[in-house]
Amino acid sequence: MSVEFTRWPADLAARYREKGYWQDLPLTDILTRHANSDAVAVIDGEREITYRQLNRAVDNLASTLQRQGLKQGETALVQLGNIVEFYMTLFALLRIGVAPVNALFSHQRTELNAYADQIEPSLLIADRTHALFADDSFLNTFIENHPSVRVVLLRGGEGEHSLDAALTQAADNFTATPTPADEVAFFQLSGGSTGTPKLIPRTHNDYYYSIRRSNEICHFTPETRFLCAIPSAHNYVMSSPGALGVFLAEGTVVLAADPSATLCFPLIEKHQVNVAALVPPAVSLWLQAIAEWGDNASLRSLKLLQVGGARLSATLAARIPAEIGCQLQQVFGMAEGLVNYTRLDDSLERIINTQGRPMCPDDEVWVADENGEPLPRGEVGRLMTRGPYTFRGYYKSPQHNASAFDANGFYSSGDLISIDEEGYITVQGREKDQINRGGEKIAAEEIENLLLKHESVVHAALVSMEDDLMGEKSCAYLVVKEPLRAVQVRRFLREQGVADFKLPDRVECVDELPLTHVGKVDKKQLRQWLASRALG
Ligand code: AMP
Ligand code: DBH
Repeated sequence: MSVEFTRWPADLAARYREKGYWQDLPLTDILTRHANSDAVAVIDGEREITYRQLNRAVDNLASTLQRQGLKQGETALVQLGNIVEFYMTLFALLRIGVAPVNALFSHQRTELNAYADQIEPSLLIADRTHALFADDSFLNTFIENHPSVRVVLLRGGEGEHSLDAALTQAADNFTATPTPADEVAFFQLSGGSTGTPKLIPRTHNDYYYSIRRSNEICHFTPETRFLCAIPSAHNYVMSSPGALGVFLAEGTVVLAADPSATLCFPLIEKHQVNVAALVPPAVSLWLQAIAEWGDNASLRSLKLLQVGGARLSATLAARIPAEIGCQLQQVFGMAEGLVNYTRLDDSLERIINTQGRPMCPDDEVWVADENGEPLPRGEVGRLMTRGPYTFRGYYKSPQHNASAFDANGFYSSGDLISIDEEGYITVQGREKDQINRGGEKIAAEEIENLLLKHESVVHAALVSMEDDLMGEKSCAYLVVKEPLRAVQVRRFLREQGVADFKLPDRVECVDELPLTHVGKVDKKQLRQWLASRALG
């Protein structure tokens, strides 16, 4: 049994193998190659875990799960935060061929149910410190609604449901059974633009290449000490090169629960961190903290700051070398695959003003007009891409795939870009119906559907509004039967069980929503209303 997914056509698969991108190794090789290393792999609070210990914990968990009957081709829903158990769990599942969806820790009922509805998991792994799992009420309903779930493990759980016990129980007679390298290893999450969150099947071959190539570009080595302050499940800090890149290089990952300066600056100093990955709003907060504290002395060990997930303004970018005192790298990537980096030896001008260029010579990237025709170099249009680590279809979403891909299998990311003579990309805007709230993506339709469940709401439209710190925030335009205040709207959505970052920052009740000439809600008009109000 294997997880179904859209494969690359045979000719491309052959080319990717021939060129050495696909090496037919399981992702677990990233760790097992260092199974006898006493170097520190992860620093998580007071805990320092070596590669040897990490590997042992992975085997222990894999063996327990195997004994409980989990097997190759099944799936799991996992929700763990920035703790070492996240990596132990990921590798244990890869080792027995069970493909996880790694939900973000900020996800709530709605997201977890949506993922479980799609993958029908055999296994749930979650954390008692998450409000949803503090007692058994949600858990019981979840299991009732998802009869596929046979095994539940909880961090901080008791008896047979204890993840902690499963990680320490010695493995016996364990044989690894990873899925074949050209099959699905796990699912990545899409920021999405549709009503239900979409899942991205990632194979061992494509993901391993993405990590290996990222390491080459970012020069990760055993000396790399990487601060992971973005949710560990996010594609950016998993693979660009992220924690998995660090593991491949035998370096050290330092975990932080959030990117705040008060938490991160002492961690950087204490553990001599030399690389960190941030989203643009966190950069602003770091710069503010440096200004307030009067110096950047605690950041002296930092050599490279990666910034990605959302557009970084040239103004903010230029302040990084000057005020943080380290090199900047822009990272423009997507959980669907394609990753672009500015190179470490690029000119400062290029690093400040572009979002980099594709990492692989066989990344095919071009710019399309509204009819799907190629535009001349330098012009702004839709990003179209395919390549050895860019997926070929969302999981079980034939309808959406029909519009997200063209006839030749090029994925349309919904970004508006231009490409210069040297192949460097500048992100110019976005066409997809999504709000990018400081790197956290909100699919407008998902929230609109939830808003429409409110008895007073007749029409709903969620749009982005400019924000100095976050880049974008969200505003809900509502046509209502009874007046609604913003707090009531947010409380209602929270009761629907949705992640906090998706709650509208602002709510406007209006008599009607403006429509385009084809009768769709005119979101451009709504964004203009917001902009003119901000000015006035
Ligand atoms: P996701 O599909 O959720 O993985 O989000 C990927 C999207 O994030 C991209 O399609 C872009 O819209 C956005 N993004 C990521 N990195 C950058 C960046 N450096 N600059 C601008 N937008 C970015
Ligand atoms: O935003 C993203 O999804 C992202 C950003 C930078 C990403 O997936 C990545 C690098 O790999």
